[in-house]
Amino acid sequence: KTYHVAIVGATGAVGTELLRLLEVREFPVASLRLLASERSAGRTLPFRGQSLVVERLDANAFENVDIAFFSAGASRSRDFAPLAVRSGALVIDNSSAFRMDPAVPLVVPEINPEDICLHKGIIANPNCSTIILLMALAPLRKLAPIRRVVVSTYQAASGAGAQAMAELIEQTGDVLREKPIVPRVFPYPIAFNLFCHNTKIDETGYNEEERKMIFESRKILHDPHLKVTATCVRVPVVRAHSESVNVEFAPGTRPSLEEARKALEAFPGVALVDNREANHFPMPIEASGRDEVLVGRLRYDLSNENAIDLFVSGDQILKGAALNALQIAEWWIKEGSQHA
Ligand code: 2RA
Repeated sequence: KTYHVAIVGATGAVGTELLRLLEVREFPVASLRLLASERSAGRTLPFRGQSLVVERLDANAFENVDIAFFSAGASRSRDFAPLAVRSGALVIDNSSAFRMDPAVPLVVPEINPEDICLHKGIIANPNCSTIILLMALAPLRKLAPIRRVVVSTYQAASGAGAQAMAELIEQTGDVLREKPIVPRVFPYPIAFNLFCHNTKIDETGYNEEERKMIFESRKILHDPHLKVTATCVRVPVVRAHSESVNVEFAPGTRPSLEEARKALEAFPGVALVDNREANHFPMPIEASGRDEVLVGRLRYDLSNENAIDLFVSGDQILKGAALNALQIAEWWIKEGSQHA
């Protein structure tokens, strides 16, 4: 069976990665429609040796579409995803628009694939920093119940889009050429600097990114009592997010480091990078371009007999967004559609 596919936000960093993955992973595409804003309409993008023309997104764009990937921001998803569903498409949405909607499954295929069958037309792709965190937690929670997670993120510029990646590179050159820095995409200089993730801070003092990590983790793991606290920071790295994680298990159940390493090594989509002799641990430069999330730096928390510390790096555009979304579609056509 082949599928009529649409990508909304086709010219963005995630959209272009999705296009590449559809080809590389040989997704059974019958036809492909690339949709974007007026500004990007008319551009062409390569697919299977052809040049596809990007069309303007409008209400009638989803006729005969079987699967529509959305990666064009929450407001576009809110406006157009219901129309796509009404046209009969399965929507896989990378925006935050529907993630916490109880009628919308929020899915990391290696973790909660069974939720995919519960969809009512829309399946939400989690926030990249949540996916990368949970790819490290999921193998460990098979060993023992996790009670609390403390996470600090080191988030790449790519999370703010292609222009943000370009700004990091441009500003870095400006600094080296002793030219003045003029922040445009980011609120502060990103070259040789780091700052609190630039999303709205609420009355609790947490920003939106941190709240996403807390509430999305609970929904994906089906664990409403999981305690999570997060500090999300933007750092001068191009496209891979890193996270320092402290995992606290139920009293007396902390697994051994050996058990933890074995579980991580066995988990699909995770690569263990944990070499103390060589001081070689997950780095964004090695995570970039890889499907796997790198996990390492495992050690017992010397301040808490129930906790383990670790470090994670994952490609924000791949497993953090485009790859996870495509894996949801791959799971759906292999397993889920029979349940339709
Ligand atoms: C970021 N997770 O990294 C957010 C959105 N992709 O900025």
